Amino acid sequence: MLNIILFGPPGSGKGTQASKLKEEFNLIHISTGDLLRGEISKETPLGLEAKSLMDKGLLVPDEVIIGMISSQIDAHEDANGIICDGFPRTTAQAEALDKLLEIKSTKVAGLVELVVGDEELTSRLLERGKTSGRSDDQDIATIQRRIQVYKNDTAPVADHYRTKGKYIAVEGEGTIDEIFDRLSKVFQSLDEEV
Ligand code: B4P
Repeated sequence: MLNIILFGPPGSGKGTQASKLKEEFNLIHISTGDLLRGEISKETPLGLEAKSLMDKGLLVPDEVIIGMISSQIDAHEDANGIICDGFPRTTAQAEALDKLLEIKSTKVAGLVELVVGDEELTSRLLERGKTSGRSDDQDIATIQRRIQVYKNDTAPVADHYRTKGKYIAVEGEGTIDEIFDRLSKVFQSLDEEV
């Protein structure tokens, strides 16, 4: 299986690029953000808990996310591979993902980070906030908190995979098509290695 973590700060283009890459490489796209927003729109207890945290720009607890990822991996046993979008976001989630994949006799092929500056992130998210209806995209203080949470809690996930020789950085500024071309080359070479 070709399992790739598409990594980067909020607004770096993970969701945008994962939607294109899954078609090109015939992969399953699992986005924890989309799964959580699905729970919110159904007004489940999990969704209500998640909403209060997401609206503040904070992370949802690891146990909730690990449970969601586990059932998604089980539901896609026959897939060619998975694009992990929005997770792991903490080292605990990374360790849990590694174990879940090991049980399926597979592993993470690489962590690919989209590198984008803070100013560009903020302007993309504020722009999306005009039309997305997402409250976490509408307030500059919440956006800045999300970027800070990324630096404090999520950036160490890159080190977890760097020590395993699985970290790849990709320039995440430019047009969506330019970035897609860069990512496609990386996905192609990871595909040749597995
Ligand atoms: P996510 O849904 O993962 O949200 P995100 O990081 O904001 O999205 P993404 O980075 O994919 O957006 P994209 O760049 O595609 O998380 C939301 C919240 O859910 C988190 O804050 C947290 O509370 C919670 N959560 C999710 N997963 C969790 C986990 N594992 N653990 C704990 N909590 C979790 O798009 C951004 C915008 O930029 C779009 O409008 C897009 O059109 C635009 N854009 C993209 N590429 C562009 C380009 N090249 N040029 C210009 N604009 C571009």
